Amino acid sequence: MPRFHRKPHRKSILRRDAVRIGGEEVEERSIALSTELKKDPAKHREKADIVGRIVGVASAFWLVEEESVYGAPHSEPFAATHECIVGGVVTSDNPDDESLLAVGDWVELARVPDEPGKGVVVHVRQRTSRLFRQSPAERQVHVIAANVERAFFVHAVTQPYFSRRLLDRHLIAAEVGEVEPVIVFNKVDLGIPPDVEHAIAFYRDRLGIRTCLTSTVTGEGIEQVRSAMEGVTSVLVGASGVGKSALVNACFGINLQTVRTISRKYQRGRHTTTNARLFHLPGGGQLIDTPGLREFALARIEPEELAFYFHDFDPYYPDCKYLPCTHTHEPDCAVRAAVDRGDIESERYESYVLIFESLNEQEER
Ligand SMILES: Nc1nc2c(ncn2[C@@H]2O[C@H](COP(=O)(O)OP(=O)(O)OP(=O)(O)O)[C@@H](O)[C@H]2O)c(=O)[nH]1
Ligand SMILES: [Mg+2]
Ligand SMILES: [Zn+2]
Repeated sequence: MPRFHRKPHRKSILRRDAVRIGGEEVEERSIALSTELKKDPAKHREKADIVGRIVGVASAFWLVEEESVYGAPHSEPFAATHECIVGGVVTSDNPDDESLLAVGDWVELARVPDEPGKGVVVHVRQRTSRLFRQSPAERQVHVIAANVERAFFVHAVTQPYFSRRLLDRHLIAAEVGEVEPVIVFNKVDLGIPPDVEHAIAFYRDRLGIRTCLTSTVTGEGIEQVRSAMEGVTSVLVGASGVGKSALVNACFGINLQTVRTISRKYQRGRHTTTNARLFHLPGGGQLIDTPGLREFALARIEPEELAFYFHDFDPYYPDCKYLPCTHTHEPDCAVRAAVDRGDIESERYESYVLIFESLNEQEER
């Protein structure tokens, strides 16, 4: 599905002992890397005695479900977890400019002697896919969810107003992170404004993206969403108020408010948490629920390659006079000619220019 191959991941990067919770820095300690570890990273991994998946975060702990627990049939959305800290040295198979740990990661951990249910993360396994954004606070790539097959981008057709710009960013992030996108247009019971109707047809018919029209009030489209989530790990993304929690409740009868309460119980002191949480679906599969993200800055895309993610531009850019062409100011630009003729939607082109500018600004910083 993704057309461009990302840079290969470097192996076993030694990480400092930065305790980062969902991209937010909680505590940082410097560590002395033992010379022994530098010589032999495999030896370090021998300290681990459990493999598990990160399912959530609570205060300074990462919650990890042991592999056997994770893989067993689930009658409840949540299973027993180990409360893990990141201490000493952690090795990772992932690039060192992205979050060390994210919900959905497979990790190797060591039990803490005499403290049942406690663990220390020793190693983070290579992510097969990830949904990420540029962290607003730092120069780091914030991994929202790791090892997910599908991302459900929930947008309300109205209330709050539908933002094409945000959806365009979502779709690009999915492609860069090698995650299949599904767009959920929720709240259709409120009536679909004509411009949103038009946009739905564009994404579904022209771009060929899987699209669900839903209402948690009338039940329309709920079955479609439920079946698209079954059997895979998905992540649920959307701005606050679009109806993510209502959707999960309508699909699976799971009330996510209880999850928030569970997470809040652990919140102490100044530590803030991102409450992303993985839970098991009754029909098989996992869903990672994320808090409402209004900002979605893209990461790891050069401004010059942005146009390649706008697939409605595909038929045109080979005919641009200058290569590479940014399709912004160059003469004899086939993309801009297509916009003028109406063959490319002006909304999409505006979206392209705005994202192009923001990527340039990010580069300058
Ligand atoms: N009319 C209508 N209202 C809906 C629908 N789905 C959700 N809502 C309402 O929209 C509001 C927000 O829903 P939530 O499920 O809390 O939204 P959310 O995306 O989880 O928001 P955050 O948790 O803040 O990220 C609530 O008042 C819901 O009752 C729908 O299909 N139709
Ligand atoms: Mg919610
Ligand atoms: Zn051009």
